[in-house]
Amino acid sequence: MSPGADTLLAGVREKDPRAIGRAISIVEDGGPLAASILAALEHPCCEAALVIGVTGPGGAGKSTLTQALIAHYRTEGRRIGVVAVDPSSTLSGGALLGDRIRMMRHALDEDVVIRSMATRGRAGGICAAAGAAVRVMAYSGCEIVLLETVGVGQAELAVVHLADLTALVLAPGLGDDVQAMKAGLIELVDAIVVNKGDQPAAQALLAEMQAVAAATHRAVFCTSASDGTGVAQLAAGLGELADTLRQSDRIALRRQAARSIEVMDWALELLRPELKAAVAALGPLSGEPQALARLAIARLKATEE
Ligand SMILES: Nc1nc2c(ncn2[C@@H]2O[C@H](COP(=O)(O)OP(=O)(O)O)[C@@H](O)[C@H]2O)c(=O)[nH]1
Ligand SMILES: [Mg+2]
Repeated sequence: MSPGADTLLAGVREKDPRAIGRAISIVEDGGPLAASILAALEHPCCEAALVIGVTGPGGAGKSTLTQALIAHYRTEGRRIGVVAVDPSSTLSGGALLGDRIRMMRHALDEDVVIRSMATRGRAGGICAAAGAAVRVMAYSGCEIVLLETVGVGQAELAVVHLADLTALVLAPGLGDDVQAMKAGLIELVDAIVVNKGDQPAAQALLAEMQAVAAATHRAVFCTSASDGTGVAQLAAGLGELADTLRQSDRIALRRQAARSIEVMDWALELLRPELKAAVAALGPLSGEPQALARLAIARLKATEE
C-alpha cells in the first residue's frame, strides 16, 4: 500500500475527522490512491456496521428524522455515520446546505460523521461513491450508518439497495405525485414511517399505511421527528428488524446484491475514458447515436483482442 494511504487509514481508524473527510473524497474521486484505500476497507469491521436507508419524497421529514435518530443513538453512546444523497443540488448548494445547517447540532460531536453527496453534476457513479463512504465511516468505528436519499430518480432508488434495511418516510399533505409513487416505493422498503404525527391529517395516512402494511408485511411506525415523539420506538423497531433479517441471512444476500451494483458502477467508471476515446476516434458523428455507440464499443473490443 502506498504510504499516503497507510497514514490516512491510520487517521481514519483513530477517528480523526479530517482524515475521514479526506479518505471519503479520495475514494469518491476514484483516483489511484482510491484503489489502495478501498482494498484496505475490505476489513471485518466494515461488515459490522448496520446501514439503514432512510428514503421518501422531499419534505416528508427525512433530514429531521435522521437528526432525531442521531440524537437518539448518541444517548445510547453509539458512533453514527450519515451519508445524505441529494438528487437536486450540486455539491455547493441547494437543499443540502439547509440539511447541513440543521445537522450543525451534531457538528461538534466527533462521534457523528456526516457526508453529503449530490447525484447531479458529478462524474462518478453515486452507488460507488456512497458505498465507499459508508465503508470509510464503518472503518472509523461507526456502528450505524444512516443513508438518506430522496426516493425519486433511478440513481437514488439504486442507492437504496446499498442499505441493509430501509425505512420509507411519508407525511400527510405531500400531494398527488407522492400518492402515485408510494406503491413503487413501498415495494423497496422494510418499514414505513408516517412522520408529522403531530399533524391531525397524519392519522388518516397512518390508518392507510397500516392497512397496506398488513397486506405487504411491512412494519409501520408513527413519528413526530421535530419533537422526537416515536423516535425511540422507531430505533428499537429497526434494530429488531435488523436482527430478524440477519438471522434469515437476508442481510448477507442484500450485501451481495449491493456489491454487484457497486461493481457495476465502478466498471462503468473505469470504462469511461476508453469509451470516450473510442467515440472520439469515430470521427465526425452523423447518424443514429445508439448505432454509433455500438460501433464504438465494437471497435474498443476489437482493439483488446
Ligand atoms: N409538524 C412537523 N413538521 C415536521 C416534522 N418533521 C419535519 N418537519 C418539517 O417538515 C419540513 C421538511 O423536513 P425535512 O426534514 O427537510 O424533509 P426532507 O426533505 O424529507 O429531508 C421542515 O420544515 C421540517 O421542519 C414533524 O414531525 N412535524
Ligand atoms: Mg432532506
